[in-house]
Amino acid sequence: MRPVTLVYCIRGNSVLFGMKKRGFGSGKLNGYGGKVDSGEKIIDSAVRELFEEARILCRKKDLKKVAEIDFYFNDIPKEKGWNQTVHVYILRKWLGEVEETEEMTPEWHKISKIPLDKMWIDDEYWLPLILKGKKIKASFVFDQEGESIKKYQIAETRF
Ligand code: 8OG
Repeated sequence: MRPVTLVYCIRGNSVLFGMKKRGFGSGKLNGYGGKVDSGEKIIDSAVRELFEEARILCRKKDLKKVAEIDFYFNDIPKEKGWNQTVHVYILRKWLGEVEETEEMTPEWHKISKIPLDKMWIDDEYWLPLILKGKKIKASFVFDQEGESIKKYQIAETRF
């Protein structure tokens, strides 16, 4: 499983998303994050990706882990490396103001009105839970390239 990171920045009643402009998931609204480089710690990848994609700086201790989600793409050969574990964090304290970058256009949304229709299809199952303060472990199995969910499970956990 390839490790990747995902960070949701929260200020008051709003959460920051980025409209992804290129690569995997382009055209979708998402948190900020990406691949963990070889030899890099997962948490360091979260800090780095946040700076690269949003130009904001954060301290590792302010990244609160809220979810670990395994994604399996059963119809894609394993060697292609699509199967991945997403490590999800919530951040409430950072330095700087979010900026548009080559990868992401920032959008703030009210937590009570999240545009789930612009996100990955699995997000509706778990994103509202973590924004309500739950900590979860989950797994999703997709058909084809992620167009439909074949099966999934979600359990509350501690980190
Ligand atoms: O480096 P790259 O741009 O490929 O990273 C992909 C980003 O997308 C990374 O932050 C993890 C995130 N991501 C997935 N799958 C899903 C998903 O199903 N839902 C959400 N919300 N994010 C996902 O890779």
